Amino acid sequence: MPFTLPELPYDKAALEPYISSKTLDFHHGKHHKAYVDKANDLVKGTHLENMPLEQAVIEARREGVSLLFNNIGQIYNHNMFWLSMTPDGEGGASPALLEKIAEAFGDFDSFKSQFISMGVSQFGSGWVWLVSNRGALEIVKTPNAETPLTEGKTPLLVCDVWEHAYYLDYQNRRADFLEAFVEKLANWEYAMRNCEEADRMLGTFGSSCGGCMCC
Ligand code: MN3
Repeated sequence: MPFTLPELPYDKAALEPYISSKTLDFHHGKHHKAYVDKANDLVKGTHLENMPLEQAVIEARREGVSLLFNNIGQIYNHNMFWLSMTPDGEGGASPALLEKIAEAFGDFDSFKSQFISMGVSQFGSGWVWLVSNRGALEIVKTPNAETPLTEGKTPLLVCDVWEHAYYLDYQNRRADFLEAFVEKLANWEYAMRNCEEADRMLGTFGSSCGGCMCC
């Protein structure tokens, strides 16, 4: 099968009490798995069949918003979401990342409130992202299965704001879920690695390309 469901990078109970094992059980084992199964079904016999995931996301989106794009996009988004969290998130961001965050948003508290309000203001289902836009950090939101990857921006960290991500644990309190994500769960080391990789690509390809594979 071209697309696979990755194992969670931690135990299902590891993010408690902020995300329950029951939520992860459904979210990873049912929702994410369903996107993988559906995408594998739809991609059969198409020219996307053997493409690496990121390239397939970009190519499927270039061809329009289709059922295939929605399912491939959701695989990519969820893969990244699991990696964007860690049971050790309370340690906070490293001084190097904090410096970049301060440069872009003023300070960490401003970043936090902007990230939360961006996630809260996403109408309906979607995602809130910390991205590198040609070296500059930005917070962006996307609806449904959309990803900043298709706009040449490099995702550093993402939070799923579909109701299935938080409803069992937070019901309608999306802001509380987002606050727990930023304060307790976010994997800042992962964000920093992605940031360094984005800077490296920028250094290699220059400011006309963020290394997004779309050109
Ligand atoms: Mn989800």
